[in-house]
Amino acid sequence: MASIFTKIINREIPAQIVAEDENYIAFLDIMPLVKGHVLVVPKQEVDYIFDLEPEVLAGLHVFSQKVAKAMDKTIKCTRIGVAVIGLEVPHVHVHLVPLRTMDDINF
Ligand code: D5M
Repeated sequence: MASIFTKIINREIPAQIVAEDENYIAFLDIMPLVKGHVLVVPKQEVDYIFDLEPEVLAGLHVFSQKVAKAMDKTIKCTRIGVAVIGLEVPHVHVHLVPLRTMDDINF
């Protein structure tokens, strides 16, 4: 069965998409840690990040960097926090979380 993120990629369910190219997509997290929390997802459906082909993993980071730089320009924050957790949705995704202080996150 397709992951929820594949359904977003295929426009079967809605999402607030902020960036997309041939291989990657970025959209707002539905349960944001802070306002502007973005998920970056490879279109290839793979559960675990370290099972990605090296070039897909490298491309994921390059695409994440582009999205983070755009977020830096548009959101008032100190830096973009980066996390890979992946315990809930079995489709690789990078969390980009705009942060101002440590108080912004409550893991
Ligand atoms: O957490 C998965 C993350 O994915 C969590 O922050 C919620 C988010 N999520 C789940 N479903 C959606 C939809 N439909 N749109 C946007 N964001 C979503 P992790 O523990 O990293 O697997």
